[in-house]
Amino acid sequence: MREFLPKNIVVTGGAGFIGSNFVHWMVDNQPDVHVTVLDALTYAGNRESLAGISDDRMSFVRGDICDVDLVDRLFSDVDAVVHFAAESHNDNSIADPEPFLRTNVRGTFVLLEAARKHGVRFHHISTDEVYGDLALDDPSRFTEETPYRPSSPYSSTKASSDLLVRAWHRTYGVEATISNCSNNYGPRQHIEKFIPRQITNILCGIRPKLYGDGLNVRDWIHTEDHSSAVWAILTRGRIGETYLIGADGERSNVDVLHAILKGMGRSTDDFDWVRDRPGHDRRYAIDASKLRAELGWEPVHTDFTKGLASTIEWYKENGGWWRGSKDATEAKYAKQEQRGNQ
Ligand code: NAD
Ligand code: TDX
Repeated sequence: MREFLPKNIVVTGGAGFIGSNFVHWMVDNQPDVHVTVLDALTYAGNRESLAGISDDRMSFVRGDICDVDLVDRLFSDVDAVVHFAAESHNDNSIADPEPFLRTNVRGTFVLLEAARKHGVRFHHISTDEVYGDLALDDPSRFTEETPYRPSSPYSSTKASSDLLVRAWHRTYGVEATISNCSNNYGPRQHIEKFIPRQITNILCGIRPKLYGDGLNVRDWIHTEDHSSAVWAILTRGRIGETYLIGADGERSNVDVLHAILKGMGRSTDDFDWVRDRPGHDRRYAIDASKLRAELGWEPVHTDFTKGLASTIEWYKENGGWWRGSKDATEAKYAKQEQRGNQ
C-alpha cells in the first residue's frame, strides 16, 4: 500500500479536547509535518491547550469553519485537513440545537467545497453515536456496516456530516476518509463532559452527578490512542472508506464514577443521582477489527485505571486551565435541571 505523507495539514477544532491532543501527538511524533490549526475558540476551545508548541511546528488561526473566504485561503496551500471542529456536547444540543446544525453540517459543507476546489485530502472525525445505541444484553457491537440511527440533535448532525463527506467523495471525487470513534478520555477535556465534570466537582467540593440509573455503557478510549489511529487512517487508509476506532473499553457510568471516587480517596456512595438525559443512549460498543487488521493499529493505553489516575492528576495540576469555567458550566447544568432538560 502506498503511504500518503502530507507536509502541511489543517487541523480544525485544534484548540478543543481531541483536536489539541492530536496536535500535541503530531508535534511529538511527526517531525516533518507542519500543522495549521483553524479554531473559532468557542466556549469549548482553549488556546492554552496548545501552549508550549513552537511557531515553526504550528500556526494558529482563530476563525470559523463556516467562513468561506478564510477556509478557501487556508486550503490553497495544504495537502490535507483533519476535521475535528464541532459542537460536541449532547446536553447542549438538547437545550439549543441550532449551533450544532450550523457548525457540524454547514461547517463540514464549507470545508468539503474548499477541499474539492483545491484537491485537499479530507479526514473527517466522527463518532460512534451515529449508530444509535445497543441494549445492555445485546452481544453485538457497532461495525462499519451498522445502519445509521442517531438519537440526539448532536449525533444526527454528526451523521449528516458523515453523509456529506461520503457524497462529496462519490460525486466529486474528494479524497476522503471517515473515522467514527468511541468516548475519549484524557487531559484537556472540557469540564462539561462526564469524567472531567466529576473530577472537578470533587476538587471543588461539589458532589458528582450521575444520570438516570447509571447503567448506561460507554466504550472508553484514551485520546492518544485516538490520535495514533487517525494518523494511521490518514496516511494508510483506503480513500472513501470508514474506519471505526475503539479500544475494547466498555464500562457502565456507575463503574466509572466509582473508579473516580476511589481514585480520589472518596467513598463510592458520595454522589447524587440526577434526572436522566432525554433520549439517553443506553450502550455504545465498537468493533475495531477493520482498523486493527487492515492498518495494524493497536491502542497503547489499555489500562483504564492507570489512564484515569493520570487524567485525575492532570486536572489536579492544571486548575488554571479549568477553574475559570467551572461556575459557568455548573450554572448551565443547574438551568438544565430546572428546565427538566428540555
Ligand atoms: P470539543 O468541544 O472539545 O472541541 C471542539 C473544538 O471545535 C473547540 O476548540 C471549538 O472552539 C471548535 N469549534 C467549534 N465550532 C467551530 C467553528 N464553527 N469553527 C471553528 N472551530 C469551531 O470537542 P471534542 O470532544 O474534542 O471533539 C472533537 C471531534 O471529535 C468532534 O467532531 C466530535 O464529534 C468528535 N468525537 C468526540 C468524541 C469524544 O468523546 N469527545 C468521541 C468521538 C468523536
Ligand atoms: O454529569 C453527567 N452525568 C452523567 O451521568 C454527565 C455530563 C454525563 N453523564 C452520563 C451521560 C453519558 O451516558 O455519562 C455518559 C457520558 O456523557 P458525556 O461525557 O456527555 O458523553 P456522551 O454523551 O457519551 O458523548 C461523548 O462521546 C461521544 C462526547 O461528548 C461526544 O462528542 C462523542 O461523540
